[in-house]
Amino acid sequence: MLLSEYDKATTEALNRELVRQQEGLEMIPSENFVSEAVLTALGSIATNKYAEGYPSKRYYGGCHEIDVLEQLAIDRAKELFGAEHANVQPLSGAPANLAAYVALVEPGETILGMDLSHGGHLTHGHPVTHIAKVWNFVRYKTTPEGLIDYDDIEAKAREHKPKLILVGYSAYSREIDYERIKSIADEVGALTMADIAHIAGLIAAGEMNNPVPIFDVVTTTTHKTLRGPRGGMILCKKKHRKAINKAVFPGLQGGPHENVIAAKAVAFKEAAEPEFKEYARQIKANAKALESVFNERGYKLMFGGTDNHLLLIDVTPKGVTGAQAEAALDKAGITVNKNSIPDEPRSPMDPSGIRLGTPAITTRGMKEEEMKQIGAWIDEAIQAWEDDEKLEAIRQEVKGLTARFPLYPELKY
Ligand code: DSN
Repeated sequence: MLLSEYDKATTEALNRELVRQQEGLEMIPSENFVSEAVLTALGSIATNKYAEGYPSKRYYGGCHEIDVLEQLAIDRAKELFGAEHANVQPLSGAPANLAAYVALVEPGETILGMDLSHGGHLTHGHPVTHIAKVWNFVRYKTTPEGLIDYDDIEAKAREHKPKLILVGYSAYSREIDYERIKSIADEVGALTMADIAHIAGLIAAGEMNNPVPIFDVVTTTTHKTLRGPRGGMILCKKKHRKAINKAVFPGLQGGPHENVIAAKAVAFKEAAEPEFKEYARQIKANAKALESVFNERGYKLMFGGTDNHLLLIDVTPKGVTGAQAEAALDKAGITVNKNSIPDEPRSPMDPSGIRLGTPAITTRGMKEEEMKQIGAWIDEAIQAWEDDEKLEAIRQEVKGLTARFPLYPELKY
């Protein structure tokens, strides 16, 4: 029976969400719109199959075609990033990071990672996480000018002798010098790990430095700039293959989600196409265009601007908090997220900043010209954060713009 005939409540919610995605400007930098080919694989019958184990070494019968699908994803991932080994089973970024720690670091040993408010991630050892109870996390920060403080990393590495040095961030907008990190790690005998979740698509397209040939282990999600299904992946040197595979299964996970893995295979094929290279170039060009608008309009950009797909902006000098700006932009049909800024003086639920990015609106085909208009609307909505009439007027203009860049035009649940 068709979904729409069987479950009205679910169908209606899906259709309302579809309209929200179609009519709004999706500017959360970790979100994107997958292709219809990826959606098809994701919604496929591969979801029906248990396949604990790895291709040709399964604990279940009937895995022949599932092996084909998973091997396609593995081979394509290796090719895309120049990796010696790929594990495509992690359910998302957090489980991928956890598996990497389990594989490489004994409980109680030290991991050196970036402070959350300076652009790091919860799973990089924030005290609220369970992993912070298992491993000893030491945190480095950015310089007062906002760039990664390599001298601080070096000093902390010499002092704490970490087993693992971790880079790769979820709110940091600048390039990373992986060679420098590797030489610090070599000096103190540490392993190296990069979490490239945000920038994997830019790296795959050759638009940002690639840590995969240099580092021991690289983790990522597959659904951000890489534009695949919601999921995770670990790339590593051959010497870590066994430890990584064992940590993912049976260490932490059970049956892999093979429909998601099939969709990863499709997304990796797409990311190897010349069109994807152009897409990644445009993501960066669009972020730069927004950077200019916000500079012209007197905003305080963290890290001095952007080299990638995202911008972190302190909105408090404009007389609003991050939460107020996020809520106002929501009313204007522009989705961003409130975000802490380096050494955040406010609370995480109502921080000083907003984080926004260009991957999803670039997928819709928008370019620098549209960025100028969007940057202006963001500024106007922030200035008018208490004026619902003005915010509604912007929302109508946003609707007009998004109608010119159709999203899933044939889709209806
Ligand atoms: N939740 C992701 C983000 O928005 O950056 C990171 O896990």
